[in-house]
Amino acid sequence: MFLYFWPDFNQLKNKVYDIIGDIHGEAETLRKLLVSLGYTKKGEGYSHSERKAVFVGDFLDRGPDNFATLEIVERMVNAGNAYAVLGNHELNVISYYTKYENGEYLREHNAKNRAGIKSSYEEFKTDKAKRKYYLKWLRTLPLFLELDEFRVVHAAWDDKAVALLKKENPENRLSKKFLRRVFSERGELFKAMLLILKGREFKMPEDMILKDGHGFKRMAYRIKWWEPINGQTFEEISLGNKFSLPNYTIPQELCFDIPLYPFNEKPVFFGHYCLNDKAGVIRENLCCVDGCIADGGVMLAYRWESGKLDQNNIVQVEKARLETMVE
Ligand SMILES: [Mn+2]
Repeated sequence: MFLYFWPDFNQLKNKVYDIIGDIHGEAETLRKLLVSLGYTKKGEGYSHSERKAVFVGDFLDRGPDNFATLEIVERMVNAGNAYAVLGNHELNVISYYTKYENGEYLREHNAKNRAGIKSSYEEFKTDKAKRKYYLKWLRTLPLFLELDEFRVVHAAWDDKAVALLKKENPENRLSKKFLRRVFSERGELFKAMLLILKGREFKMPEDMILKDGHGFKRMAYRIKWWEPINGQTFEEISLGNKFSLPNYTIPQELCFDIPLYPFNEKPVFFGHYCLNDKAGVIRENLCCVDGCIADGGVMLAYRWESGKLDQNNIVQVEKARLETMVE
């Protein structure tokens, strides 16, 4: 008789994760981050003997290397070395290139929609076959992820929205069939999908004019999705906006119901909010890993170990290359 003290590596592999924030075409910075987390590049791409990466979406747009980013993430996911959920930028790109049965595109091919996906669009033009391959692959990725110990979503976790998506889209991916349905209906299911991929916004009343950091008029702004807004100021509910907001209590008639994300629920990891140096653990079970790499910030990862969320588990890297000014 002898006892085994050898750790169960399979068990370990499923429990130790690095949750990686928004990438936005910054492939070189992603490589730098993976290396700093101890991942090494082998034939199948980046891997770690004891850890698994979890990507929170927004692989595309803004940065210079969309195909290269997709290649890194895809290889890791396909080799079982990573999980990945979709972000709103993937939704925009996928719906731009997906047609209804009548041949029309889900997302109209106009200047505004094209501008929104400019960097992907320009790169995708250069290799149509590659574009098709990656769009097909993106459509296999889930919209949200529930692991034993935590949840992952690009922008907002909302029990009702998740329950509706689970019921109506049990495959939990953007199949053409599902996309065509939600884009033509534009109903509750569409709203649920947008809520988890784009988060909640507060629409300003008509007589209140908001101006963002660029001086542009804003009709709505991003708000915290995890607590009710009653009794809070416009500023207090704001999340990741680069402009200031009225610092007085929101009038009751403008309030709407946002359910509290319970303090005793599993932690939620998300990206999307471009929090720069404010990214990381924002409440005991909420962690935003978007350090705003595309807009002067950093790329982040949270090194998950079981137990309490801890800001010391955040790893961040600066942008790997200087931006060239292209007008
Ligand atoms: Mn996003």
